[in-house]
Amino acid sequence: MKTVYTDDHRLQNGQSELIDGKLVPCFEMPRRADIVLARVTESALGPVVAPERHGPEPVARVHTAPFLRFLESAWDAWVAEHGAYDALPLVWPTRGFHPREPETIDGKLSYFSLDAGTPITPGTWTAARSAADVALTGQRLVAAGARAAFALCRPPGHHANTDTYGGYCFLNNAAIAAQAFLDGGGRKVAILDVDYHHGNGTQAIFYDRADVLFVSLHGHPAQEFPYFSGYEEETGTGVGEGFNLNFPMRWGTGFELWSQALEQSCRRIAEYAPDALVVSLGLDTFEYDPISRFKLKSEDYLTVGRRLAGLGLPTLFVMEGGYAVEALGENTVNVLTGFEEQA
Ligand code: Q9C
Ligand code: ZN
Repeated sequence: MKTVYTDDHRLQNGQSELIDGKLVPCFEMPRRADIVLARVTESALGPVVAPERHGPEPVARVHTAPFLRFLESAWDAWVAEHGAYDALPLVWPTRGFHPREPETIDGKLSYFSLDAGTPITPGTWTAARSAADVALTGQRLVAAGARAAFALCRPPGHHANTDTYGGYCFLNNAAIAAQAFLDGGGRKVAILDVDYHHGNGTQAIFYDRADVLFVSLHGHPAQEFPYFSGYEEETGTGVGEGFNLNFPMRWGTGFELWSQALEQSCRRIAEYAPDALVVSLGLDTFEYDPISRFKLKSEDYLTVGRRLAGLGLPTLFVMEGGYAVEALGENTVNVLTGFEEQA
């Protein structure tokens, strides 16, 4: 399969994030994508291609105009107010507040974000738009008949909702690609999210729709970020009822339990019979991931790829999380080669 990649991801190069009460160097760093690209290049996976520019329309199918205006202008507004260092929010509209978009940049950061782990930097907007183009280029390859494609997106996307960013995500690359499948004539798309964290943004974007089935395997929200999304009882709403499926799992989960949830996920996806599958491919389920608590091993990812291939669906892999950087290339490519070797 082809890998879609651009160096533009390096423009998202945050200094620090607030995690566990400390300001520490960002886990979501350029080296992540560099290492995945290096491993793809060494492997027999296939060629690396540059993204095409798709313009603002497919992004605006998922995100609101005020949110996109904010993301595009946030860095300049922040620099004018504070100076040229990374922008982080510190206050959120919680219970009892009146959530109207403020006029000042600090207020806007608070209004449009969900955490203090996601710095806005000089290159954030360009990097995020390029990541969406990477996903859309992969989508085009699959829509044009490729069995699969790998969109090596960075920054990741699955925590971004129509009008919120956070969890290292700005634009929801997987959701933008799924919507593009539908806008290109697809009738039904399934999204399988195997990142360690619940894909709250993707779930919310499609929660009231039956033309996108969202299935997620993730750390239990009673224990894990993003805490307020990802319970089993979140099954969709309105015509979307029954088209959202969550498998929350507790800290310490290993491949035995995780792969049972994967099997159930695959059965539901097969029953749905979509025109295409989008895989939100996070590798932070790995046993040595520094911010996560599942116990998957490198060789398990080959098995994951083989099981996904068994669905026999046109498949777009979209890179999400994974922070055990030195192993990230091997783990990612294991999923993709496992998929490829299963004819
Ligand atoms: N104590 C992705 O994997 N911080 N985002 C977690 C844990 C946010 C992860 C704090 C983690 C976001 C795409
Ligand atoms: Zn994650």
